[in-house]
Amino acid sequence: AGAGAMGTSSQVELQGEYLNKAKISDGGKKHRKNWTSTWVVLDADQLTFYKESKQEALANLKPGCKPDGVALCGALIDWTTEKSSRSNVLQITTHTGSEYLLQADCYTTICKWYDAIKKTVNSLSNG
Ligand code: I3S
Repeated sequence: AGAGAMGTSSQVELQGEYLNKAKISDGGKKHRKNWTSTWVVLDADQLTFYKESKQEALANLKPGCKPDGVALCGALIDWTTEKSSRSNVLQITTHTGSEYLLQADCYTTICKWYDAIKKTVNSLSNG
């Protein structure tokens, strides 16, 4: 599937790029920052991080293992210039107080993700 496909329920809203991801806190507890390149999939209510494209990742997943994901209901998304020296960094804070940074070298790419995630967060909070 290409980037920009729109859907409902568990259908994919956006995928198609690798982004740099760092989890900087877990439930309010600070994490050591560790940037990794990850294949990100946005669906109707969450972001999921895969090591490789979703199809490959699901095929390679060990039984009982779930890919790392972020529930977007009640989350906040904002640009940040303070949490990293990198350019084009957005921050997602979940309702449980976990913080994630996403970054891409291409501004257009990260803007596309910012807009799509923001739209998803808004649609979840508006019922
Ligand atoms: O916010 P920090 O601690 O300056 O983030 C940097 C560190 O995570 C660093 O790793 P070490 O903890 O091994 O020093 C990373 O290599 C840097 O990329 C982090 O800073 P940026 O500004 O790239 O987010």
